[in-house]
Amino acid sequence: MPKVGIVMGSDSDLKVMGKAADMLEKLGIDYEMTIISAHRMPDTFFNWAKAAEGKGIKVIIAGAGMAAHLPGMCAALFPMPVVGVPMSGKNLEGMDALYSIVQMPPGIPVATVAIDGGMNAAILAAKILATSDETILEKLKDYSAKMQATVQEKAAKLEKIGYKAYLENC
Ligand code: RP5
Repeated sequence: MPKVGIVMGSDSDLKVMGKAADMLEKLGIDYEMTIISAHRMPDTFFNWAKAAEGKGIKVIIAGAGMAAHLPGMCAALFPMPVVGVPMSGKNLEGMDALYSIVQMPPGIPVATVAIDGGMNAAILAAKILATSDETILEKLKDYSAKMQATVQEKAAKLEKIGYKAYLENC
C-alpha cells in the first residue's frame, strides 16, 4: 500500500521528482508516482486527489512549474499533508512556481520546499510519517548519522592535506 503519492504536472518535472522517489526508496517507504496536470486534465486530477486517502496515502508530494496550481489543489482536496516542489522551469527560473505554491490562502497550507527540491520533499514526507512509524524514524536517524559522518570525513581530509590539494583531488 503506498504511503506517499508523488504527482507532477508534466514529464518535464520527472528529473526533479525522481529524486523524491529515489529518497523514498532509500528510506524503504512505499509510494505511487504519476503525471497529472491540474490544468490540462482537471477531472482526472480531481478523481486522483479525492481517491488518495482511500488508497492509504498519508502524504502527497506534488511538483509543478509555471502557474503551479497542482500542489495547492491537492491541499484543497486531500485532508493530510501536501509537500510542494516548485520547478525551475523555463522562463522565470522557478520564482513563478515558488510564489504560486508557497502563497496559499489561510486554511489550505502547502509545505513548500526549495525550487527543484525533490529530495528534501521526500525527507520531509518521511519525517511526517516518522511521527507515527518507528521504522521510518530509525531510518531517518541512520540517514542523518551517515550524512554527519560524510561531512566529518571531508573536514578531516581538508585539515590533513590542505585546501589546494583538496581542490585538485575533487
Ligand atoms: C506545469 O507546466 C508542469 O508542472 C511543468 O513544470 C510546466 C511545463 O509543462 P510542459 O509544457 O513541459 O509539459 O504544469
